[in-house]
Amino acid sequence: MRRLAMLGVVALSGCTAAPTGTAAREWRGAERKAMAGRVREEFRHAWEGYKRYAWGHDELKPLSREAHDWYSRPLLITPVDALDTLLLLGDREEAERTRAYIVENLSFDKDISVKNFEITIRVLGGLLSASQMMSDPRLLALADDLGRRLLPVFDSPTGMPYVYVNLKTGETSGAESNPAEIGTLLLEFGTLARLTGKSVYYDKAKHALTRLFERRSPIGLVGEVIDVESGRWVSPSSHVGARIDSYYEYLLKCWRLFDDEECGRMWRESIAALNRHVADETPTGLWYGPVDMTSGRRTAREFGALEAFFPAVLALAGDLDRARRLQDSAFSMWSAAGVEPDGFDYVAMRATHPAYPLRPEIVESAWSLHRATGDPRYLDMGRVFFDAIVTHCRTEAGYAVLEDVNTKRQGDLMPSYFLAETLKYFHLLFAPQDDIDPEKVVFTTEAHPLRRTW
Ligand code: DMJ
Repeated sequence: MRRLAMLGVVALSGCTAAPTGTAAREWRGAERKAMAGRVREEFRHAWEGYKRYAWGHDELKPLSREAHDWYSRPLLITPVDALDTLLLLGDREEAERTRAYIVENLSFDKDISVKNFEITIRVLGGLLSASQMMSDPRLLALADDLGRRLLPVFDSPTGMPYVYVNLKTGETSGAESNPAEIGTLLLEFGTLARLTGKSVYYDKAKHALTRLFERRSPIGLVGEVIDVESGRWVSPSSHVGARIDSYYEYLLKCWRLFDDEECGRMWRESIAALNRHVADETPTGLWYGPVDMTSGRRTAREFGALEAFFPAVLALAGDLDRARRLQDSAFSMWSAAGVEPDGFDYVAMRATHPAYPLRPEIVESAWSLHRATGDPRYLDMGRVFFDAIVTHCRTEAGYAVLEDVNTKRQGDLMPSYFLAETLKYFHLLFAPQDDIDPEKVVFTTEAHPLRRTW
């Protein structure tokens, strides 16, 4: 099985994906429609579970059938994160009800210290995309109020944001941050600036991004942890996984969404450094694994579910050769245990961090590659991923993370991004939408489509 997985040939639940280099069988229209229908049904199942057991709260605990709030008071994270998925899946009535609830009940006037990055990508991003899709100024007003309360994070000596901010008092904390949390803000803050005419949002987030880029090593790489007060690197590990990942995604996407040439230049320089030092050509395929940011010395041979966003970014940038090969590698990672783990040793081909928290990245990459190539092989892959998730993660009350992909033991959480991202990308893969023009619409790291209306 391990050998088969290494070759990218895998059988799962009776479904196969064509081996690398082999032409996949074309899909019939009805087959694709049926898959899209299954995705809608499962979305409905997960959403109803949230509504029944956790409505008005941040997330669902599907095993104990209780609500989970991130802070002492809820911020409606799941409904805000999932609202544009309801719209994309065509459930307008449910979207209207959800919007009404959000507009009536969501207030950010709360004495709680929140994580700027998570609240930006899930809540600010969700409000912005829904405000555009529903042409609703009330959602934009909520986004503006939230943005204003988040702004104090940028008041550090370097301009790079603190990790936490109190929504009522503006008090900040957490000087040790990382490229993902510093560099994954500009799509949301920039869009807020464009839609409200308040350029401060763009300027602060862009300033943070460039200050971070300026601290790259002489070989063009960033590390994993940085102190935003001193500007010094705390961890020199460089890769495309947790704590760094979406920093690269936003360099490329901010260039595309805002025509910001400086972002384009930073992206081009960064991707050249990544391909030179982080890309790892091995007998098991192409991977991107950790190196030291200064010397480029390889420090581990590890990839994971988060890193699986990278084929999507490569495809968007036009590097289809690397995108395809990396997606094949990611597929072999998925196939080793029948579900991908958060950490994977790509020499031994086994999990190092065995959890699967319902992540979307590998599905996003299948969608992005299918959109770029039209190759039905990515539909096959999508079906393999979907069937496995339904088989192993479905519960009576919704969907559950896996604590261990080897044993398939479930854990008690349905993260909001499962509805915002994972199921959305499945649906887009099987039921593409003509009105999502890649030249005009950019998906945030949380899969919120932002439209270039300016
Ligand atoms: C999401 O919240 C976002 O995609 C983020 O950029 C990374 N982690 C999760 C999904 O895995």
